[in-house]
Amino acid sequence: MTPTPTRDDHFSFGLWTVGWRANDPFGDPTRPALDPVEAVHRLTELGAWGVTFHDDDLIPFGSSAAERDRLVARFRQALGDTGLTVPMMTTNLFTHPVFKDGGFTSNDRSVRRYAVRKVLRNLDLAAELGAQTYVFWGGREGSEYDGAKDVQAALDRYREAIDLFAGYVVERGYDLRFALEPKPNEPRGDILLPTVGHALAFIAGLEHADMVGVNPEVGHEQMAGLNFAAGIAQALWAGKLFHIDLNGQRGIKFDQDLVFGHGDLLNAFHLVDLLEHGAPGGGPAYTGPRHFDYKPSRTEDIAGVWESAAACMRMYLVLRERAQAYRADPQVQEALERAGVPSLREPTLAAGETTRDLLADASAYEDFDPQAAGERGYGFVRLNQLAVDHLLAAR
Ligand code: GLT
Ligand code: MN
Ligand code: MN
Repeated sequence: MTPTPTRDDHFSFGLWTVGWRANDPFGDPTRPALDPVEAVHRLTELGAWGVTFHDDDLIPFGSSAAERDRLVARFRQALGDTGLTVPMMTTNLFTHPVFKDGGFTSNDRSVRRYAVRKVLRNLDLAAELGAQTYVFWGGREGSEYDGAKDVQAALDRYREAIDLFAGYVVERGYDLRFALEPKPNEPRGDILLPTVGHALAFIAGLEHADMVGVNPEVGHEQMAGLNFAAGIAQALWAGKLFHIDLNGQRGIKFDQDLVFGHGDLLNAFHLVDLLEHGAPGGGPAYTGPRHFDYKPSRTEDIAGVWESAAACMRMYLVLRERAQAYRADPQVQEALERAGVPSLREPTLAAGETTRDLLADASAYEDFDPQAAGERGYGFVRLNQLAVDHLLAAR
């Protein structure tokens, strides 16, 4: 079985992923720089559909206006030649020392104004390239020291910035939505909006909340010890899964950005099952880009970069195929029934039933036998073993 990615799979990659030169806090780069134009061609050959980038991935920080135009033009040429799309764009507000205390939430107001200007110019480029999603990953928005950041004021400034950008997009008539990407820590000791839940709560207080959703990354939630598939389910439930960053992470440690599925494989299986079959009725719960935000390991040469990019797509396709087999298995359906999973969709009160009716229903309380109900076996372990069997292609 060799699944081949096609454009219909909507796989996309950040330029910063395959283009990562593998410098880390302890070591120098192990790979040469990659020309974005070459990345576009190679990703197309591998079967990708989209490419995403930070301004600085394409246009080195500090480039002149003429250089910027030249670099954008040759990138557009590559897009035209290959048919690759740009579904998402974002801003680098973390590499240059000016952002060492953050962009929108820096304690230095002049830095905040500069950060906002850097984004505004990119929103124009994103719209020009036809992107539908603009991501905000606030890696430097945070602190190492509790006394060094007024978190309530920082959240005010964060909101001020996102409200301003949303107003700008509305005013310009751009067809762009925003996706906030949570991360608990790294590079800052503690980052603002550390998890999907924090981000969803923040979004609810925004002026244009309808335009703003989340871009959760597998490894980022797992760095906080959280269940990624469960977090995605809540984002879907809130109607806020605007984008997704797929990769792999092995437990609570530094951000590994492994190939998708090369971390918590069972959770990755349930994630793909959720995305592909999680809508009420069993259809896809998410139809947006399947975006890989991974880093080819430092040990890989350039051939290994392309192998790992292909591995991300292969993992998704294999898991999708496994999830389809799982859903189609009559024994799984039976186990789901026995576990009561489908019955959770049934409202606890009947249509039209009131609290008064419930109080009058002796079968719900006075005549109910909690002892007997407490003896029920749910069969969750059998269900899970069926999932593992399908994941291992042992069924
Ligand atoms: C950075 C980060 C990613 C974000 C990117 C978007 S940049 O590489 O580690 O998780 O998605 O800014
Ligand atoms: Mn990451
Ligand atoms: Mn990411």
